[in-house]
Amino acid sequence: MPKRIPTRQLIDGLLNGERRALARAISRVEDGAEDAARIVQAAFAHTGKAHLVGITGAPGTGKSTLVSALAECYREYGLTVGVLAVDPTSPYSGGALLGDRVRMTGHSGDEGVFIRSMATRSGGGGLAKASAEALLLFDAAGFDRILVETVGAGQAEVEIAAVADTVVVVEAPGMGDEIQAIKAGLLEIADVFAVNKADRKGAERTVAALEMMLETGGGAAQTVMHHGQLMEAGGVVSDDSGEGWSIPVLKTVAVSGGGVARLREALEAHRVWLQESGRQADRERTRLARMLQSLVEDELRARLEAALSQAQRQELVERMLRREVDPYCAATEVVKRFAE
Ligand SMILES: Nc1nc2c(ncn2[C@@H]2O[C@H](COP(=O)(O)OP(=O)(O)OP(=O)(O)O)[C@@H](O)[C@H]2O)c(=O)[nH]1
Ligand SMILES: [Mg+2]
Repeated sequence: MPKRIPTRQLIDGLLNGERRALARAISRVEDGAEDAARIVQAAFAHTGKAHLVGITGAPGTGKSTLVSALAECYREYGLTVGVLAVDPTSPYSGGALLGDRVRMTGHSGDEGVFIRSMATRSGGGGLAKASAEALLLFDAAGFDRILVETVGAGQAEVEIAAVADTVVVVEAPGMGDEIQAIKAGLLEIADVFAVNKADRKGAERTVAALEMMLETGGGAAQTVMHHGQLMEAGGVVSDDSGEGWSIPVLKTVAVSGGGVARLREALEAHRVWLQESGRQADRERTRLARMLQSLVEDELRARLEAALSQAQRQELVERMLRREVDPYCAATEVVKRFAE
């Protein structure tokens, strides 16, 4: 076991952009260490600068390969990149990363790229919370671009990517006639579509199918809707005003880097659009509102647990069993004790 770094020192290192401090801070958040909240709290004032890009799509569409190529592309512009792969089967965790195109584990000593994978073992809400916090830590550590990869299956995973500033949905041809993104309910959350594996047969058809879907489905209007009620409250910008974002469908060949420069351009264009249209703040509002909600729920759940012992709970159930108390009265009694 390496010596445990004191929290204060860890925070200083993190804010200095030290990779080791970042790695350890993320571990503490992931493990729910007792100083996890303190770390996130200290980091928070230094967040809100990075462009957060979610990359999602059906399993095996080439998300990790694309993330890798994209990171390399950003590096050519001198931008630093943090990568969070929310995926237990991620090749990032294997050490020898993604073949030889980009050796991100070392990135041959490139301080400008930092990759972290997060296991899904914490599951559901825990995973969403740990990911959201890890992303804040990346941001506080000063990364310019943060890429978060999640597999587009399962609500928790999809939502982690869906609350990014910019969402890339990755599609691949040759997985049957169906557009995978539709099946997975990803059509609504895309700001950009990448039809990856465009070196394969059927890519054109996939592009055409997606474009048709976007035309009939209302394109930018969906983007407005998908970020939830807070966006609507901020006023809906329609295509008519000329301010809308039209969702591009881009072909990429992640393994060779083909089309990745165009993808980067689209992401940068979306970033600019978010800022100029005021949407950047809307997306952040949605993220922060979710975070607040989950923290409040955690806190209340913990207090509820503490307010009533296991024995007291059992006793109530026994009384219900004897029909001495009905479920509603029992619930009221629990809440009353909790509120005392
Ligand atoms: N032909 C071709 N193969 C690709 C391309 N991009 C990725 N692949 C291959 O597709 C396979 C899956 O790639 P990954 O990047 O691991 O896909 P993923 O979407 O991250 O997979 P999961 O995280 O498991 O859902 C690998 O064997 C890649 O080499 C591409 O553009 N063309
Ligand atoms: Mg992957």
